[in-house]
Parts: sequence; C-alpha cells; structure tokens
Amino acid sequence: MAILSRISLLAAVALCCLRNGVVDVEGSHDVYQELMSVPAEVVDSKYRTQFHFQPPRNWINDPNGPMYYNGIYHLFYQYNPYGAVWGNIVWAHSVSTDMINWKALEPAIYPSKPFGVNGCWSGSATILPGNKPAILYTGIDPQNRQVQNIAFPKNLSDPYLREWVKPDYNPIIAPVNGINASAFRDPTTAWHGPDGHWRLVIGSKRKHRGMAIMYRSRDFIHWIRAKHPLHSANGTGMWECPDFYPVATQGKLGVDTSEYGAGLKYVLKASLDLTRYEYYTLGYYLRDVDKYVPDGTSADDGSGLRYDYGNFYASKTFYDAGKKRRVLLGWSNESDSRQDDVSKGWAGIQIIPRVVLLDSNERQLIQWPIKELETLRGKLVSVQKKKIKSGGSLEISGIMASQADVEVAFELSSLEKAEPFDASWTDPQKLCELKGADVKGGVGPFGLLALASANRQEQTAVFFRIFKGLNSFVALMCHDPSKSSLRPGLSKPIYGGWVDVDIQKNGKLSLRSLIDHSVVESFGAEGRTCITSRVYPSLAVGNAAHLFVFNNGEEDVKVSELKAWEMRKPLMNGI
Ligand code: DQQ
Repeated sequence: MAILSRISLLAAVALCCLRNGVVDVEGSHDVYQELMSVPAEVVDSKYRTQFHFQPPRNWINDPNGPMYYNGIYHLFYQYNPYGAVWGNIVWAHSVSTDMINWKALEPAIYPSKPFGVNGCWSGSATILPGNKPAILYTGIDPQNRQVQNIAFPKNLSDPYLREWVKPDYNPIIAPVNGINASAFRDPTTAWHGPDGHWRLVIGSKRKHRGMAIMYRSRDFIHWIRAKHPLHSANGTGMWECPDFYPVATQGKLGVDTSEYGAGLKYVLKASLDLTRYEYYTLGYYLRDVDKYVPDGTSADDGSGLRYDYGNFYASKTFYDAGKKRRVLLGWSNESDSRQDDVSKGWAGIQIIPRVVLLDSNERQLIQWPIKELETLRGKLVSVQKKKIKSGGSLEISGIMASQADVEVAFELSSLEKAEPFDASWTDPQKLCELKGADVKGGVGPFGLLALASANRQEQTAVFFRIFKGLNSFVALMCHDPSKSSLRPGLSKPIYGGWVDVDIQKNGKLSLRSLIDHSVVESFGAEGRTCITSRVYPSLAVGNAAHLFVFNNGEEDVKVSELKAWEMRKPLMNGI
C-alpha cells in the first residue's frame, strides 16, 4: 500500500507533558508497540462475525464520518493497515447502498502530510451547501499535538468519493490559548445556525472536567473558539467522540443536524476515556448563548443513560437524508486478549446500524436495527403461546443458532412474586452481577440463552428480572456471559441497564437479540435498553451452537410469540 508509506509508528504513552516542544500523546487506546505492525498471517474464521461490519483483517475502532451522499452510504473507520492491535491509524473507507452489504475501498485519509503525520484520528462529515461533503478529523502533528484538519473529495463525480484532498492550509484548528494539546480531538458534524455561522464541538477536558469546546465559522475554513464550551461536566474526564443533534418530539422521522425550530429536543453524547463507556443526556439548546442544558431527567455524570450498556464505544450518528432517519453506528471491541487478536488476525466490529428516535415519554432514546437488516433473514422457526414454567426452558431448534436474529415477546400474568427492590441498588450493572442468570428470583430471570452448548456448560444469558419497588415495579435487563466460554483468560463482564416500561400496565416485555458468532447484540422493550457483549465459546461454535428460552423465576412466564431467523451473510468488504 504505497500511499501509506509515510505512516509513522505512534509510540504513544499515557502521560501528558512537553518534551523538547513535543507533546506526548495521551493514550486513548492501549499501545502495544511490539504488536502493532505484526501482519496477520492467518485470519481466523471461528469467531468472525458474518453480518456485522468487519474488514477482511486487522484492527478497527471508531466509526468515522458516516454519511449518505448521492444515494451511497459511506462508512470510514479507524483502521490499522499493518496489524491486529491499535496503531498506525488511518481512515479506512467502505461504501454501501443499504448499510448491510459493504464494498471496501482504499483508505481515504492517511498520514501523508505533516499535520497528521503521526496519525489520522476520529472525526465527522458535514454536507456543505451545493451538496459538497467535507470531513473534519483530528491529526497528530509532528509535535504530537492533536490538531483539527479538513479534507474534501478530489472528484465529486466519482460516486464512491474514493480520493480525499487535505489542503496545505491545514490544520484549521490548533490547540492554542490554554487548550490541552493531548486532549483535543474528534470534531463533530457541524451545524448551521440561523445567523449564518457554522458551529461544531471538539472533545476535551480541563483537569477532571470533560467538555465539548465550541467553534464558529462563516466559511467552514476559519474557525473561532467560542467563549464557553457548549457543555461540560465535572468528574467525567476526557470527552472523546462527542455527538450533538436534534430529535423530534413528535413522529418517527429523524432530524438534520442543522435543523432548528419548535418540536425539537437535543442529544449530547460523550465517550468517556476514563471508564470507556459512553453516556448521553437529553436537553435544550439555547441558541442565543450557544449552550446546551440537560433537562435533568437523567444523570449528567457518566452514570446516566447509555445507548448501549455493554461493549460499545466511540459511537456516532448521522442524518440519512434518503430515508429521513437518524442512524447510529458504534464500535464493539474484542474482549479476548491482545495476543488472541494477533492470532485471529483481526479485532473490532461495528454494531448493526440503528435508527434512533426519542421515546414518547421524552425521557430517553429508542434504538432499533435498520430495516435493511431484515433482507438477510433466511430460515424461520417460530413458537406461539408457550408457557415456560418456573425453572423450565425451551430449546429453539431448526436454525443455525450462531448466526440468528431472534425476536421474542414475553407475557407476565402476575407480578405478585416479584422480589422487593432495595433502594441501595442504584447501579444496574452491579445488580446484574449480584443476580446473574443462575440466581433464582421471583419474576425472572427469564430470557434467552444464546450461543449455548448442548448441555449448557456454555451460554450467554440475556434476560429480564422484575422487582417490586415502593410505588412501582422496576425492570432490569442483563447480559450474563460468565459461562460464555470454557476457555480460560477471557474477560466476561456482566452488563445491565434499567428498562423504562410500565410493566404493571402492559404485562409484556419484548426482546430482540442479534447473534453473530462472537457478538450478542440485544434490544429490550422495543429498543429502550440495549446491551452488546463479545463472547468466544469453545463448544457453542458454528452448527454446534444452541438457543434456549429459560425461566429461573418462581413465577411462570409465557412466550406469546418467538421468531428466530437464520441470517444470511451479506457482501462484507470482499470477504
Ligand atoms: N479513538 C481515536 C480517537 C478517539 C478514540 C483514535 C476513541 O480520535 O478519541 O483511534 O476510541
């Protein structure tokens, strides 16, 4: 790959200081200097996902600059062309007409100029007036400073926008006037205000305060820092990959980032480098002072709402003008060891693109896999009106359960046996750790056992559990992969989130899980709570994987309907 010949290895360290005028890059990813240019000799297929986004080999992380342009979806992403661990970072590029089948192109942005010579990190795309796309991204300059650069397509009549030009006047935004040069990255899609100014935010921090520093521009090239950040939150540390966009309070359509007027609320999301989790708040955008104010319905300190309570990071949305929807993409990292990644020859996937909407209660977002995914649905097995007795289970057979899309609706006839809720349980993840899938309950745990071996020595449990609170019932959704593999040395975190539904009123809970060899991506209560886990079974592999419905609660539950489809493999970057 000649175009990549000037890529320099990034010997990043986790300290931030100035040495001979060179800023040490503050580590946003673990750096394995000795592994980052070890070429993939064998590309393992046992754990490769089949319908989730992956390049043929090597390391990937954040989705970058997703956009819809003249009928084509573009996905750029952080990519190491030389190895299966983070390093040598470029913007790889794939195109699609449905975000399910992908065609890989040559990397679009790579370190060929001084203002990005030490790496081309994350950023976003904006479609400028006259239908002209522009990319803003973070370059690591010769002093290892994080600077913001612009790039334009070389040839707008190329439908794939293969080549991108980085003008020599870059960087267009530099870390000056007190900005921490190693904590200044990931520009958002810009939005255009009624006053004729463009605006964007860049992730940063001051001491422990995470923040979205705002810039304004008239011509998109010259940017001036606003007096105040758009928003900041103490104790949250560095904000990576911020995202800011409007959502409609009525209806099911997405909203363009530059739209304004009545009937809109705003979402501000930050990826926290400290915890490697993301959180978002809903709120209002005060245009006269260019400030975002959370509406207070969820915590603004990292403990609040998340798109996904599992293995999910560095997400980014874009407005799909073709289908008038807002679509979310995000990175799901491996949870095996770095050495495993080198042996596999690859690491990292993108989640299935999700449509994002505001819930009608305006307290949270709802996410759902894009409709196009359903074109991959093949053989179907279904179950109707089946009682799962206390302690019982039901095997769903007849499809390849390692590559499936499963939708199930549960009916709860009584909540009488629900366990009492303890007010000290404030962290849903901890509660799922305390009460894993094997811990018997009153109402629940009930749900699915994905990627299970025949005798269930291996299983990844996806389930709900209902508690009786003082004034209302509390629903919890968990992923418990503690028995996902007999292999030693794997990280198997248990994840959990609250489910904001009135379970007493409707007596129903739905679950959808996308199972794809080493990933289980789940959507509880029509997409109100989402959890993704990466797992590496040793027995429940390929055709040996099984799928069960289970109920470890005292109360019986009913499966009113279950549908499980075997999923076909799309065109995936030429694999
Ligand atoms: N990944 C990029 C950074 C970003 C981080 C580097 C988030 O731009 O802050 O690969 O995963």
